Amino acid sequence: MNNKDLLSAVDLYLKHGSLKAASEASGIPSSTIGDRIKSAKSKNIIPSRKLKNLNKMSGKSSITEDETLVRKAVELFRQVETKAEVARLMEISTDSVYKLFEKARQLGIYDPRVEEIKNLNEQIEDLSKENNELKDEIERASNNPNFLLDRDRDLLKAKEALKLVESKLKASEKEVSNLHSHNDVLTKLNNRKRKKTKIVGKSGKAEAVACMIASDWHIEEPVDPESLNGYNEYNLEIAAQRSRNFFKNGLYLIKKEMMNAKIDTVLLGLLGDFISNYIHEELEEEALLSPPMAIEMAEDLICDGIDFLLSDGCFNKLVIPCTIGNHGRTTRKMRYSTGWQNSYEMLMYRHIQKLYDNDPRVEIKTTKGYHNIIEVYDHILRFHHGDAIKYSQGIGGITVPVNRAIGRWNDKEHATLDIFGHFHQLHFQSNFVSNGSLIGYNQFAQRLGCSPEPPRQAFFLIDKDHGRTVCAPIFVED
Ligand SMILES: [Mn+2]
Repeated sequence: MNNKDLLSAVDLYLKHGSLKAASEASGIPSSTIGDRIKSAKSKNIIPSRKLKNLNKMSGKSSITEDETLVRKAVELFRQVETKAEVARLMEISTDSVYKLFEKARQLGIYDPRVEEIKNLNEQIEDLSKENNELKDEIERASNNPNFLLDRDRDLLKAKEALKLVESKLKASEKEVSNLHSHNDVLTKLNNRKRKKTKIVGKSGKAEAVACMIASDWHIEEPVDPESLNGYNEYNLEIAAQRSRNFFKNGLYLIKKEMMNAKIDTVLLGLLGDFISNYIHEELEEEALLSPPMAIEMAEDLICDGIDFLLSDGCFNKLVIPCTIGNHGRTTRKMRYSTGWQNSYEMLMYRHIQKLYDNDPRVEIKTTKGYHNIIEVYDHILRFHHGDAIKYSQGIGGITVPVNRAIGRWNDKEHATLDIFGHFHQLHFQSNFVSNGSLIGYNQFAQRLGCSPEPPRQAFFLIDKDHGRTVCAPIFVED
């Protein structure tokens, strides 16, 4: 292809204004003309004047990109009758004016219904003109009754038509005014400057004591998975593993809280029923260890945990309130005033106390009574096993019997929080914490009518200013 052919394609296009027209006039396919123009451009052989025109033609649509022109067209159209007049005033083509209005409609600054109103106005004008003509005719033909009758009928029709048009106009005007006010609101909202208020982050750490509650381990009592639809399984090995998980996951939670609060003291509640003992025939038959052997194993697990907390925890003081459970008794029936003298668990607590006697970080607090009361900051914590709460068939869960018991105890001495086990159900309420169990769901929990819950123990913080704040389960399963 020589340069002459390429330049003649440019001429054709400039002469006819579009690829289609150029193709029709020359018989050359429009795509060929387009390609030739492109290669002429790339070869830089087009004289500069022609190139200018060429660019002007291909850039035709860019008029709509100038928003001032769009707004000017809309503004002018308010003052004149037709878009053709707008084109004349702006000295651009009518086509361009239509493009500007299309853009204005997209920008939401022009509503096509304005035109409808203009049309309606024109119609009204026409009708009034017609009306006047009719009036003239009526006057001229006032001597012909038939003619008058016909005219009356036409007049009536015209009046009705006029009425209809007027009501349409009114409705349209109303709508336009509504749209204008909506538009005003949107514009105001759009232009509003955001009011900023800077939030300043909290400075300084809170202070708290972290509490881990251990109870209801029942380590030598097996749970046969087949008897509970596979929901749970428990034996000596699983008991040991769960007890290790209790300390491991409990310390994990403590360390997490240390990010936000200064924690110097950890409170490890040992709230009883670490062993199941021979208190029923059924337990005696199934026990995996005799009571003295079971209490030895429980002691080893607890001491392993205390050692771990002391070596891996970054705190200074470990306070251990202890209470005996109903299972650890050495007597056939539960004894209340002398319970502490007849409990394998009390034996264990006292032995643990001796083992850590020389460690100033450990403070083991046993009690001869049912409650073991510990003061933390200004908060009075009342620890006990939970078996003094009469469950009475458990209608409505443990909340009602627990609150009844707490009310009774508070009459004598008020406590901020009661912490107990025995029910194998983890609950955090404003005035009490009921601990879950390590053994997990078993026949006992089933008999109490509890819904199955995973084996877990309680973790919570006693904040210096706010009392109990963070509460979390310590999960113990692998
Ligand atoms: Mn119990």
